[in-house]
Amino acid sequence: MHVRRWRGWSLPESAATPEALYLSRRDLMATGTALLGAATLAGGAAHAAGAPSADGAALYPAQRNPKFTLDRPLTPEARASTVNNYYEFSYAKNVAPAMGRFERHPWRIVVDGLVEAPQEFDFDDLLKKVQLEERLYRHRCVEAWSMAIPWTGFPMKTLVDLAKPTSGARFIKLEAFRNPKVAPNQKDFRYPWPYVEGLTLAEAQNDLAFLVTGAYGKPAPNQFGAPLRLALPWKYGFKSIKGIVRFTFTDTQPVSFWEEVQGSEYGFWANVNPKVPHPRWSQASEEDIATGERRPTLLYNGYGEYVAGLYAGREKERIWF
Ligand SMILES: Nc1nc2c(c(=O)[nH]1)N[C@H]1C(S)=C(S)[C@@H](COP(=O)(O)O)O[C@H]1N2
Ligand SMILES: [Mo]
Repeated sequence: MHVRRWRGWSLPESAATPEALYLSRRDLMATGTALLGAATLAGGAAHAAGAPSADGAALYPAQRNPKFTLDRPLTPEARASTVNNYYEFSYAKNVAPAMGRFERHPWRIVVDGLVEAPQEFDFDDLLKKVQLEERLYRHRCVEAWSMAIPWTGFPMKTLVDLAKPTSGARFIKLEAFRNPKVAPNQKDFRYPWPYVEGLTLAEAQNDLAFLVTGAYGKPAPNQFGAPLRLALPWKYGFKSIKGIVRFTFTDTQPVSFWEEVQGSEYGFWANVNPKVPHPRWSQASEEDIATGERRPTLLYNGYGEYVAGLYAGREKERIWF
């Protein structure tokens, strides 16, 4: 059982309000889901005939994992879904309007490299192999803003287990989709598309590494990186790659998108540390994107209990950006 050690972190009364609102909405949604369940049966037939699937809508809302608690209010959905980073579509924050041509069905996911056998899944079939749960996570962008999101998804460890890596595998390279017909900025040759990220096998197997399929109790809207994105809440947000189509197990440290674009400012590790500034700005504090409040940034974004052991003895190395 989880022993709650962060006593000082209990929610102040005012901070509890948005979550309370969300919870009551969630109860309403549970009722809605019973109805949706029936709709999905009909949708299943439609799917066989070629219509888009319901993105596993009947699986939502998933049971919340109580282990992951917050020290701040949840970001209201209306704010979190209109202030996004998704460079394939927009260099500004209002991404959703630029996603009109994005198509999430069908969505194929390749698992290859140093694995017993390469595999390819349709997203809907992958959903059948995993157990969805909800987790409340903080999210800290390297641009020094933050939010708190109720993600739904499954532990990345489940994917690693499905992949059956061979003994030589030490890293996983994650690749986002590439389709300039739907993602206008992928015609911008200043950037090395597709978006790529990477992590060590140990990081991928850490309790916190979470593959996200949903948010706010339902399948994630496109701008959150649907149908599949990553959440690594102890690292800067750019590590949490959206629109994933490929996991390649490798013995070589992958070069990530931002590392290739600007290696002096963005590296492979990107663990949150308030004491290590970005070359152009401080990381000591962050702005809550919903309230505008500033709060001190926490080492490992407050998740040291889970991840500090991964980096023990390496604190003097370049693991902070
Ligand atoms: N494919 C892709 N993934 C991406 C990005 C991107 O531009 N493209 N931006 C990253 C950055 S910088 C952040 S802060 C988060 C933003 O996630 P959010 O919009 O859900 O808050 O997504 C990350 N994942
Ligand atoms: Mo970010």
